[in-house]
Amino acid sequence: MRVLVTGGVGFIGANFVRLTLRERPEVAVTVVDAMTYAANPETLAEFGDAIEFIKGDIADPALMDDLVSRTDLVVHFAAESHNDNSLVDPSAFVQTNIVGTYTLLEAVRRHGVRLHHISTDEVFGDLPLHTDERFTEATPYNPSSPYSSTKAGSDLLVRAWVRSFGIHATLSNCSNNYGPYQHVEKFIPRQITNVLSGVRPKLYGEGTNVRDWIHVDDHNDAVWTIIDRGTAGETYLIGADGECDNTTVVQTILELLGQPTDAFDRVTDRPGHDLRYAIDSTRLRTELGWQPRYVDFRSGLSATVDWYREHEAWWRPFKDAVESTYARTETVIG
Ligand code: NAD
Ligand code: TDX
Repeated sequence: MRVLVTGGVGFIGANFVRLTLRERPEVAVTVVDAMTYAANPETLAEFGDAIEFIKGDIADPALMDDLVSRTDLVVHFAAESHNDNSLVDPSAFVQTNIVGTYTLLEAVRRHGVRLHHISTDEVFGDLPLHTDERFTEATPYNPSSPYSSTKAGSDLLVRAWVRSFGIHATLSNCSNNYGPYQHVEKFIPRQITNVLSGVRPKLYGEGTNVRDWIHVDDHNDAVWTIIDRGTAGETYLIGADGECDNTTVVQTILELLGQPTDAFDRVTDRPGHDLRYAIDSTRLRTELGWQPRYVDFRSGLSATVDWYREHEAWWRPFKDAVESTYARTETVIG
């Protein structure tokens, strides 16, 4: 069996490739990745010829046609993934997330190949703080940002191709991932690498926003569960009951790195900042029998802090560019 992993050099895609090579030796892996700013060539370098690597754009119809024609399964991670970037310039988000997904769908339709589409809980918008409300498969779409609206658009294209053309596709919407190989623009790696660089962590606004954290290996294990046992045409929500507010995340990182827990800055809030995400993953757990392995967020975070401490050569070349981009829009407010 050959699997085509789009965006396989990115954070979640690369962890998916690692998990697959580790646990599914019978699966041959092809990675297609445009190698945008978000892809670090070192991430999969150690695997050499153990994977087929193609540098290319998912919005390239001839390339997608060729790659899809010679695979059994497509797992589609490729996307522009960072909300803050989408607020500065949404164009690449529309191009990759919508036009790219459309291009891939047309290739999948032509060749009758199975697709698993990776998406986010942000398509549902946000939830109020301090309630028990959680997203389910029945929650209506209500995205807030250019990023989440283009992901919502890509989900709707997949669903329409299932209904109108009968393609064999499944979808998943997952909550916030953390773990190794995440780009330093994202919240957790940004704060860990700030502290490791002697810089104070930067918390948006009041820091009361809540995210539902899941370890990237749990996300990818759930993706394989859906590929193995999911029903064609269906959507599954993936979450590990890891709700935590941003201030607590920053304080835990500071504590794990031996710093005072008030040694952070509050900076200008993100425009349209979603308040809270929370996933009800009952369907995935009861129908498909999936369970997360990383149920203690603090110990998963501690292992992630250790990973960044031990892999400075991987993240350091990206750090200055990210921080100078943030410096253009961010002002310390407290
Ligand atoms: P990432 O930004 O780390 O990686 C994205 C990868 O896609 C990069 O390697 C990039 O080079 C590649 N890419 C971008 N445009 C491309 C194009 N046009 N053609 C081919 N490759 C292209 O993102 P991530 O955090 O690994 O997210 C992967 C997927 O998971 C995305 O679809 C995202 O929406 C979804 N997701 C992410 C999270 C999260 O917490 N990070 C949560 C839920 C869902
Ligand atoms: O420096 C920061 N300070 C801060 O307070 C950054 C970068 C973020 N934040 C806040 C904003 C959010 O409330 O931390 C929270 C997490 O921010 P991000 O890491 O940017 O993630 P988020 O916007 O929640 O989206 C992530 O999860 C869902 C991924 O980037 C998406 O790809 C995924 O779909």
